[in-house]
Amino acid sequence: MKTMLASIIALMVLVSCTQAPISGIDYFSGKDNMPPKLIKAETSAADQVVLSFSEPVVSVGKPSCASSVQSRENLLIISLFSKLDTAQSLRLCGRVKDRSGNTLGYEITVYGMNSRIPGILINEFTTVSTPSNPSRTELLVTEEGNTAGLCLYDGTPQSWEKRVVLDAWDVKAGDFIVIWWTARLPDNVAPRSGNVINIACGKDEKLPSYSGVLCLARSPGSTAAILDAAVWAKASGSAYEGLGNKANLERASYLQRQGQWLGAVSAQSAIDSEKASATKPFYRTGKDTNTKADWCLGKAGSLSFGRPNP
Ligand SMILES: [Ca+2]
Ligand SMILES: [Ca+2]
Repeated sequence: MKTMLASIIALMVLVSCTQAPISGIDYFSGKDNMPPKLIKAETSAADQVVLSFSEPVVSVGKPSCASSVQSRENLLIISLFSKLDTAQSLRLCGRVKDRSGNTLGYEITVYGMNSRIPGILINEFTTVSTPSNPSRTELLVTEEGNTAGLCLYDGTPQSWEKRVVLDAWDVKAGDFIVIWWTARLPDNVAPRSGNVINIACGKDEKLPSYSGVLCLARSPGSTAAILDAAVWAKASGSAYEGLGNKANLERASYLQRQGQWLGAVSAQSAIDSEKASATKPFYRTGKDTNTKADWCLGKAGSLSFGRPNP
């Protein structure tokens, strides 16, 4: 679903300068001695970043890239000297303190706002990979926009093995983007041809063959909103609720909490990968209900990357 709000965030390296007991209350003075926590960072305009904290804060000094910093209760509104292009990244370092004087240093990456996120879905993918049929993921554009900064994960924004950040392409409904999990595109595949964009991830990789999580997010930040996701596993699997390993279990749980993959966090709710092969694609059959009912495993030889699904 297209929205006009910010793209965002990144992971935070937070450094507290206060050693504090777990409760946060000093029982002798009754004083708060816990530092504030950074909850979220958002680009709210091309030249403005808003940081949200767990309690009211003021800035200690000013980040070097900031022309001004304002406090508004739990928010810190940072105006930048220059505008950030769509999906351009910026390291932002600074320090805040709460009303009791506890301070927190932050060092984060923020991304320029993409205000034209397209409607886009994961439409087809293969996990088993051979030299002649490497692992690929097809995205289908459902509503026009620009793909700057969209990020496809083997995993989730919080926990991933590899990812691909998309360039700034203007796209329209019916366009396809095919991500090849390979070092480079095959010689006979053009980067752009008609309504199809092909890109290689830059390394010879593949998706996990029989259990894994794919996720498309609106920016490379760790708390970025998810646009679409898919979870696959062998229906006969048993370890970690049939999802194969702890990372998959945690990633599928994250998608469930985000409302992006519904049902129990288990193989029973995942797309069945039992018969997956390099020429049998998982493909979307219709609308997006965030369940395995949206997906089918195709017949051998039925790959349709860059074309409508069967
Ligand atoms: Ca979905
Ligand atoms: Ca297709």
